[in-house]
Amino acid sequence: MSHFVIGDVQGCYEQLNELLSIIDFSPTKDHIIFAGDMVNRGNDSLKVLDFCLSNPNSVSAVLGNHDLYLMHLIESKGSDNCLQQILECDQLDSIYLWLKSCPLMKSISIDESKEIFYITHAGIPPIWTFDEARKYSNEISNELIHNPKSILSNMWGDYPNLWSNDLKGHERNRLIINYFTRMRFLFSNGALELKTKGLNEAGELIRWFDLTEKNLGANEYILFGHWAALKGKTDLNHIIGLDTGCVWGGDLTAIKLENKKLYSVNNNENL
Ligand SMILES: [Mn+2]
Repeated sequence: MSHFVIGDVQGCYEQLNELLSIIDFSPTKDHIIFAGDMVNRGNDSLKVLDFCLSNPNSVSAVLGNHDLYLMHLIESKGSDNCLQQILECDQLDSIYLWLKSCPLMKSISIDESKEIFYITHAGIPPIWTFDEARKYSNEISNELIHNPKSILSNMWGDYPNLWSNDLKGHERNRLIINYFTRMRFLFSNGALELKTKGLNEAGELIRWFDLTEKNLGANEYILFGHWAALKGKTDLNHIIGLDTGCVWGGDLTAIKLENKKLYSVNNNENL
């Protein structure tokens, strides 16, 4: 049995299929975890979700910002050209149920090696321990199941941008969601800066993983997507970026947790 984590698919079903055949994915033996942003921008978001729902025992995922956007559209009965096929499909209820069952963070341990892999869409901020991060991820999952309309319609916005244990209600939920699904650069105190994407324009801002690295034990790893501009490069051995910009004409990347081998396929179509 092998565990694979796959970066941002964003509706690129053809490349996903190609990648699955390269890694020789077996739904009866292997497990795939998507690092979020399964949908939007690409052409075949519905097919990607169909694949997830058709393999309930071998496919799981963490939510990305685009997945949450889709959930908001479902809940608010909104529309979006790129996601319309999903919004109008017969299995929308089961898709929504499945999305609500996906957490913001998963952790997986591989028995023999005693290694622990934390998987989130954007990352884990340095101000949280991994136990705290799991607790906050659970808080959001609980809200998505019990109060979806309320949390999804109040998650928008960039503020508050600095964590405090005293935060409550929508401000707390919004910041947890932003750290897990939109984070790239931080101020040195751990506050989010959500406007900057490019590494050249960062100034005094710090890449989140340069601050979080110190929290990792020798057997711990973080796997994340979201930041296509990095092209997967963090320069760190234990924090591995998997968004290699497939939907922008780049690669779709998977990592096999048992040996940390990377696999990728190129999306030449969109060049
Ligand atoms: Mn994203």
